[in-house]
Amino acid sequence: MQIRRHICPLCEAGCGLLSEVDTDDVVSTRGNPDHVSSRGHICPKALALRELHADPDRVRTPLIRSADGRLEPVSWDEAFAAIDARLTAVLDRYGPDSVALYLGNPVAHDFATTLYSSATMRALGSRNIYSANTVDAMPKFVACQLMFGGMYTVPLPDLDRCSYVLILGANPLVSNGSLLTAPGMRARLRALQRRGGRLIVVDPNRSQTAREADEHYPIRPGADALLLLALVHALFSENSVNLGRLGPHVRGLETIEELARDFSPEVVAPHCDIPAADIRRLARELAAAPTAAVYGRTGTCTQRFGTVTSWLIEVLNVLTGNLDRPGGAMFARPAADLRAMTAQRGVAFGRWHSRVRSAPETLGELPLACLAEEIDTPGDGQVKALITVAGNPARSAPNSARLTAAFGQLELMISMDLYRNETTRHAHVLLPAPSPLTKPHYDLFFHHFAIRNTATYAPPVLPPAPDVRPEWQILLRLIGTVTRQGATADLAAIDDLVAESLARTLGADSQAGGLRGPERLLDLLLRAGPYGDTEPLTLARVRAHPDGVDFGPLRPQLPGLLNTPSGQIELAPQPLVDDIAELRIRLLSPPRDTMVLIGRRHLRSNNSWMHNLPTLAKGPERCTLLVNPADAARLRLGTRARVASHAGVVDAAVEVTDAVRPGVVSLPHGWGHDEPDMNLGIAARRPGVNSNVLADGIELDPLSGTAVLNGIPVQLAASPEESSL
Ligand SMILES: Nc1nc2c(c(=O)[nH]1)N[C@H]1C(S)=C(S)[C@@H](COP(=O)(O)OP(=O)(O)OC[C@H]3O[C@@H](n4cnc5c(=O)[nH]c(N)nc54)[C@H](O)[C@@H]3O)O[C@H]1N2
Ligand SMILES: Nc1nc2c(c(=O)[nH]1)N[C@H]1C(S)=C(S)[C@@H](COP(=O)(O)OP(=O)(O)OC[C@H]3O[C@@H](n4cnc5c(=O)[nH]c(N)nc54)[C@H](O)[C@@H]3O)O[C@H]1N2
Ligand code: SF4
Ligand SMILES: [Mo]
Repeated sequence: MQIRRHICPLCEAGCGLLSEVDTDDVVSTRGNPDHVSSRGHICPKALALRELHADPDRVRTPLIRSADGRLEPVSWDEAFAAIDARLTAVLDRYGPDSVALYLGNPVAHDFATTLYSSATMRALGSRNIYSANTVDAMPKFVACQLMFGGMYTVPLPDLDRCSYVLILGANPLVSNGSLLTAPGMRARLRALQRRGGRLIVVDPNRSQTAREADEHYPIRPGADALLLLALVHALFSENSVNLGRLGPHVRGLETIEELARDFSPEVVAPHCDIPAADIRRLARELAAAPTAAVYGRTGTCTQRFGTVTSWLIEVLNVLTGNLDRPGGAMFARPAADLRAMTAQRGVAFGRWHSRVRSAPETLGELPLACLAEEIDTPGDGQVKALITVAGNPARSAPNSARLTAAFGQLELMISMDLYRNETTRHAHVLLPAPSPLTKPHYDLFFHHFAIRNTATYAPPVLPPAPDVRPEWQILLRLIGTVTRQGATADLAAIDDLVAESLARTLGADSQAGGLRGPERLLDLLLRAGPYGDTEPLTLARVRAHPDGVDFGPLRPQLPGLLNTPSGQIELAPQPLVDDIAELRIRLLSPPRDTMVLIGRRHLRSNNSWMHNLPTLAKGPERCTLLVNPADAARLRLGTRARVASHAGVVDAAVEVTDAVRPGVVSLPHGWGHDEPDMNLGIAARRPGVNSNVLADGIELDPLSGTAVLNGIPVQLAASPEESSL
C-alpha cells in the first residue's frame, strides 16, 4: 500500500489529495493537510474520482459509427485513419472554417489539453472556435481586457485579509469559488466574520453562501448593473471616492461620474428591489471599510448586461481604493503565466464575425449560442465537421434542442470524452479520455485566479490504461491531419514544432529542460515566469516540492501589470460606456413582472456530468425547480410544473421554498439524461430535465457574445401530466 499525492482536477479549488494505492487501484482518498494551498480541504466530489476511474459505463476504446449507425469499437490506428480520411475530405472540399472546435470546461483543468488545444487551433486556422467561455466567464475576460489590458488580469477578493466582501451572483460555498481559487471557502468566510468583517450577498436565491452572509439582498434577476451604478452614484454624491495609490494610473474618472449621474439609488431601487437607503448604506460601508472587495460570478455574467456588470464591479473596487491593495481586490502572479503566450495589446474583438447572425468574435472565439445555426444553415462557410474536447454542449449550450438536431447534419463529428452522453452519442468517431487519476496535473489556468501564489505539479496517481491515449496526443494527431501529414505523421516531430513555437514566443530555448510533451511546454512557461531568482524556476524545481511551492500572499502589481494601449487603468472604455444607453432605456419603463428562470449548482454535481457516480448520485433529487410558496399557491402547483419559454418546454419536479424570491424560479443546468444511445446507467435512473431547452440562444450580452442563461422569461403551470391523473 502506497500513499500518493495528487491534485483534484474537478474544480478551481485544486485541492491537494492523498490517495492510498494498492497495486493499480485507489483504495481511499483524503485531503492533504500539508498541501500549500488547500491544507487538507476536500469535498465529496474528490471521493468520487475513484468511482469515475472504475465506472464501467465509461468509454474504454475508440468507437466509430458503422454503416448501420451504431458506434462500434475499433483500434486506435483504425480510428486515426478514419479521422484522417474524413477530416481531410471536409477540409479539401469546404476549407478550414468548415471545421468547428468546441473546448469544454474540463479542458481548463488539464494543462496538457489546454496547451495542445491552443496549438491545434493555430494549425487548423478555423474561425469557428467555441468554448464554455461564452456561457460562462467571457464578460469578465472582456471587461478585464478593456480595463487592464489582459483577459487573465482578473481581480479577485483577497479573502484572507479582507474586512468587507460584497458578492453578487456567485455561490462559492457550493461552487468552491470561480475565477477564485480559495480552497476551504466556508472556513475562510467564517474567519472573515470572526475578525469582525462582513459578508454581503446579492442573489435572487438565498443560496448557501447567502445563508452564511451578514446581509442578503434578493435582487431582481439581471438588475445588478443598475445596483452597481447606483453604488457608484452614491460614492460620488457623498464625496467618498478615493482612488488611493492608483490615482495617477486611472483614466476616465469624470466619465464614470457623469455616467452614474442618472442612476441614483432612488431611481434604481424599484428596478432591483433593493431600498435606496440600503444602497446608500452599502456604498458608505464599502467606502469606509478598512479593506473591501466586490466580486461577481456566473449570475452576473450570463445575463444581458454581463460585461457591463463585470466592469462596474471593478469600477467599485477602483473607486474605493481597493484595487490591488492587500485585503482588497488583487491580482495573482502565477508561476507559469499564460499572458506570456497571449500578450495582446489593445482590443481583440470583432476581427471576424459569425457567418449567420454576424456576431463578433471575442478574444478569438465565437459565441457558443451561434454554433447550432452555423451547422444547420446552408451556404458558403457552413460548419460541416465538429470536434468536441471534454464538452457536452448538448446540455451546456442554449437552445440545445436545435443544437442537438444540428449534430445530426454534420458530415463529421469527432469527440474526446469519458462518456457516451447527450453530445458524444452523435459522434462519428468517439475517442475515450483517460481517467483523471492517470493524468499529471498542474493548475495552469486557475493559478491566474488564486488568492495565494503557489505551484504544484502532481504526477499521475495510477498508471495509464494500456488502450487509452491522453487528449494531447490525439490533438497532435489532429495537427498531423490538418497539416496534411497523414494519419501516421511523426508525432515527436510535431511536438518539437509546438515546443519550438512556444519557445520562440517566450524567447526561450525549447531544449533547455530536456523534456518532451506537455511537461516540456510547462517547463518553458515556468522558466519564462516571474519566480526565477539566481536560476530560473523549472518544472524539476517545482516537482521537488510534492506538497507544492508557496510564493506567498498576493502583492500589489500595478501599474506594472497594466497592458492597455494607454498603460493606464481604463475606467470608462468606450464599448462599455456605450452599452449604458441600453440600461437607461430599461429605466424608462417599470420593471416587468413576468416570471423568470435562473440557474444554480449543487455540491454533488459538476455541470452536466458526474451524475453517473453512485456516491454523488445518491440522496435527494437535485434537478428540482425552486418555486416560492406564494407562486406555488397562486399557480396551484403540485409535485411537477410545466416551465415554458418561447424557446422550449420542460416538466420539472417542484421544490417549494421561500429561499427563492417570488417571481423567480431556479433550475440547475446539465440534466436531462434521458436521450437514447447513451451509456449512463446510473444518471438515467434520475435523469432530471435539461434547462437549456428554455434558453433561446438569441439573447446575448452583445459585448462578449455570452448567452443569457439567467433571467429567462418563463411561464409556469401545473404539469398537464399531473393534472390529468
Ligand atoms: N443554463 C445554464 N447553462 C450553463 C451554465 C449555467 O449556469 N446555466 N453554466 C455554463 C458553464 S459556467 C460552463 S463551464 C459550461 C460547462 O459545459 P461543458 O463545457 O459542456 O462542460 P461540462 O458540462 O462540465 O461537461 C464536461 C464534459 O467533459 C467530459 N470530461 C470530463 N473530464 C474529462 C477529461 O478529462 N477529458 C475529456 N476528454 N472529457 C472529460 C464529461 O464527460 C462531459 O461530457 O456549462 C454552461 N452552461
Ligand atoms: N459543485 C459544483 N461546483 C462547481 C460547478 C458545479 O457544477 N458544481 N461548476 C463549476 C463552474 S463551471 C463554474 S463556472 C463555477 C460557477 O460558480 P458560481 O458562479 O459561484 O456558482 P453558481 O452556483 O452558478 O452561482 C451563481 C449564483 O447567481 C445567482 N444568480 C442568478 N441570476 C442572478 C442575477 O441576475 N443576479 C445575481 N446577483 N445573482 C444571480 C444564482 O442564484 C446563483 O446562486 O462553479 C464551478 N464549481
Ligand atoms: S473543492 Fe473542488 S478541487 Fe477540492 S475536492 Fe472538491 S471538487 Fe476537488
Ligand atoms: Mo463554468
